[in-house]
Amino acid sequence: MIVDEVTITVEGGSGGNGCLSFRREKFIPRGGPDGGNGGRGGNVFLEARTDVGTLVDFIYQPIYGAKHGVHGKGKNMHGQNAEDVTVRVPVGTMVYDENHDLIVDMDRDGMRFLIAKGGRGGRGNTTFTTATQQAPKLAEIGEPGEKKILRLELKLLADVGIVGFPNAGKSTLLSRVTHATPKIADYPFTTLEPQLGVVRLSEGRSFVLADIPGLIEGASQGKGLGVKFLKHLERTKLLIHMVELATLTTFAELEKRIKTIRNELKQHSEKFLSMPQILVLSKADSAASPSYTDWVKKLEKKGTRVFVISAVTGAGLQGLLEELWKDLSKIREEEKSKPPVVEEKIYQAKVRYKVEKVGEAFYVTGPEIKKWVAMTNFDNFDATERFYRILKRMGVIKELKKLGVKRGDKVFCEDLELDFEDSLEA
Ligand SMILES: Nc1nc2c(ncn2[C@@H]2O[C@H](COP(=O)(O)OP(=O)(O)OP(=O)(O)O)[C@@H](O)[C@H]2O)c(=O)[nH]1
Ligand SMILES: [Mg+2]
Repeated sequence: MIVDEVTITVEGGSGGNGCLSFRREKFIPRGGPDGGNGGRGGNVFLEARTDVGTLVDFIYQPIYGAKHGVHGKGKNMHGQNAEDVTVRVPVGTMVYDENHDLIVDMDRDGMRFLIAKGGRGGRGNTTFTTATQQAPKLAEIGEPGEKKILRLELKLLADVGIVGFPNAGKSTLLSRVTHATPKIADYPFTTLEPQLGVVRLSEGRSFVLADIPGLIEGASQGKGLGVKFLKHLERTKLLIHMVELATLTTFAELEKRIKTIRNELKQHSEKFLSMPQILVLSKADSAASPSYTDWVKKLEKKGTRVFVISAVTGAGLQGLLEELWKDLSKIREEEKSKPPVVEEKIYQAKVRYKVEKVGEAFYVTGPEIKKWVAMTNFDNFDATERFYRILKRMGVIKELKKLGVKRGDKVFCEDLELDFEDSLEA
């Protein structure tokens, strides 16, 4: 099984800062607090979609950030919330964090997952007003958005399979239209194992192409190599049936080759009968007979879709890929008829915080601690005091005391260094 892998970064927007402001009006000497709250930063969601075929677009755009919330202003004006960002991934994408722990398996169409939370807006000073504190001189900084580096993995299932006799040019086509590097040679049975590659037409338009070892007459009875791999192609959505022009001199011979392969497919599985097929005549640059243009017309009259290509000159390749894409989009559209299950899961840290003593210093760590450090303006005495109160409410002060903290000891709260103050933890 071939696996497609990419690394991407997702970052929620930070919350806007809360505002510290007091009303200033003519003839009112000491107005009350009027600092508004900051807006919420945008979240980043992952969304699984069947119409996203591969992870290839992420190579071109690996970073997804939501916008920051707007800062609060005076006159109690709250900052606006930022919009959420949705990152669409193929159904079946496995999402891992930096330690390669699985975060989520995006296994259902329409499934939504909150992967990076936007930060909460900081509260303006108005909200800190209490019966005893009528003129609060503190405001919060907006909470930073969550940032994650993700590894996305997708087991590649082929959308389009290429079948044909050995030496038809199947691997050459794969190598021309994808980054795959299959072995190519002018003798039969060069390819011994199926090869996969990702075709990318443009942003949002990509699919997986599979090349299997050549088939021969009697393949369905076990002759040659290809039969072992026909199973791979049963799950594809359409087939390219390739016949090479370099050794074809008559229309009768062409018809015979087409029939032989079709027959082997049918013998192997009825599924192939209902699968859309495109006949591709390859090696047009070295066609043995110039009459092949007439053959195309004859085949088309019988209702066969035919494309003539040359992997050497590149002729006909773009048209073929566009045709494949058209078929695939139609098939995916039909598959989407079932309404998607939309669900949201919130990914939360399990431990609130950790308190440790290393040497003479104390360390307090954890996502919530990080958040409060980021949201506090430590140049402001009232805000610093509030930070201590929060630590107390969370039980951090108690834990620190258990470990023997005294006034003046160094306490590191994530990347903030504090000299422990008894007087502040009131
Ligand atoms: N002139 C010409 N030669 C081609 C073209 N495409 C493939 N060939 C040659 O045909 C030979 C067979 O090509 P492959 O791509 O290995 O054929 P295959 O169908 O994968 O063969 P198996 O793996 O054996 O089934 C190689 O020598 C290629 O260089 C083409 O468009 N024009
Ligand atoms: Mg090959």
